[in-house]
Amino acid sequence: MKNSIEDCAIFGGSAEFPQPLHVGRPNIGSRSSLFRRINEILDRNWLTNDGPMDREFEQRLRDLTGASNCIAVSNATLGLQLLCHALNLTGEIIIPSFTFAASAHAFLWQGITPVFCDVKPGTFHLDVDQLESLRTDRTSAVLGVHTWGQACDTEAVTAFAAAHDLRVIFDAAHAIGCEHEGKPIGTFGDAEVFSFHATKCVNSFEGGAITTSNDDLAERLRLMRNFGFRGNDNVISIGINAKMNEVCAAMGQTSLDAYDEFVAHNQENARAFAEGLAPITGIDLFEPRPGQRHNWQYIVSLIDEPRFGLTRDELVAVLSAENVLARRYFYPGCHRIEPYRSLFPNAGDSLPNTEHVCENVLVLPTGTQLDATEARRICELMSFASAHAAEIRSRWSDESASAEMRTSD
Ligand code: T4K
Repeated sequence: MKNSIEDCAIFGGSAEFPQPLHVGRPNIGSRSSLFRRINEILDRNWLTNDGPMDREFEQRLRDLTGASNCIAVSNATLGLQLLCHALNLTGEIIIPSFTFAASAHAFLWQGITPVFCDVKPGTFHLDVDQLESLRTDRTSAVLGVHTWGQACDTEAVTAFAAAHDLRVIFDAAHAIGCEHEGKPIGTFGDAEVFSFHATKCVNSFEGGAITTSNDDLAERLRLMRNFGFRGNDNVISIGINAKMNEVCAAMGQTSLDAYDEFVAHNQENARAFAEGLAPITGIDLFEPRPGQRHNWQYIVSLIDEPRFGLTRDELVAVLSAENVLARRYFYPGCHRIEPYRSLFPNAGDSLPNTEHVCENVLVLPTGTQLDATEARRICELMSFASAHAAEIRSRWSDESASAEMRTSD
């Protein structure tokens, strides 16, 4: 606990936590189950290519998501790219700019231009009221992102797409096990794509899955995931190698075994953060819609500088010195990373809400690496930083003034 700003690690005090607390520290699950599965794989001598571990993982994902088809892939980015081909996308796709680089890169890499849509004020999701103004005769699809595991406005996106004969993909990278209006995510749009990257609630080291209720689409995706092979020596379509190998599927299953435990742990942390942050003015904590199943994978807040006293970036610096490695996801927004900032230099003018969110969002560590007591200590640090914001800033400005003096001496 800090008593004065002299105790802050950024001013030479000792760090609150001896080891760094990361956003995205993997949930490991049972090592013995993982090793047992890996031994089975080795005993079977079947390491990849639609193996039994992969098939079982797909079946369990179908059960969890309620999707009639599930195609495991080597990562979500390749999952999105397979969909470009399997859905015959061309021209442009409307996507939110407030998302991870992969959501945009996956399409541009395939020659499909992402057209950035702003987020709706007060949400982290595509503003469906802007879709019509972004549609051109080159638009072939819309990508909604279920940011932080919260579904975007699937109904409005789907209705808009249907009215204009566009395809709909949902990037569900964050949303494994989450629900929307009582329906599991995995059942919306033409297809949804999950990520099982190491940092995700369910991880397969690297991995992803596409779910769809369209059997023909599923069949095309299966072919394309494996170079277009239908049986030996028979390539019937273009394809790539996007298969999930057996060890990744083993890790994915081990992670699924512990899914309820991970979610319960995340939820306990989320409660501790909600209680600890509630008394601090200037922190607006993202809360999933009540009554829906959620994985609580991310603790997300918006820092309102005038009320909090420090900017989000100043707070990140204070926390980071204390070994709390909070992240600025998805700073600076896709439209401000290359190649998009060169391609669309003025995109920010029409994305004011995205820019606001990118400047103020703060994602805190959670997951099984962290317990509720540590979560409370993080809240105390944030409370301290807010209460001493003026002193912290004045100390920084004194330090930079004396550094300037030393340089000019
Ligand atoms: N769509 C959306 C909306 C996404 O958020 C993502 C991925 C995708 C699509 C694409 O999914 P994949 O193709 O990856 O399946 C991380 C993840 O790498 C990325 O998968 C994820 N989103 C994104 C939100 O977070 P970075 O750039 O923050 O990664 P990195 O390496 O900085 O790791 C984050 C933190 O996790 C680090 O502070 C340390 C910790 N960490 C990481 C790894 C890999 C560990 O403690 N152990 C580990 O093994 O993107």
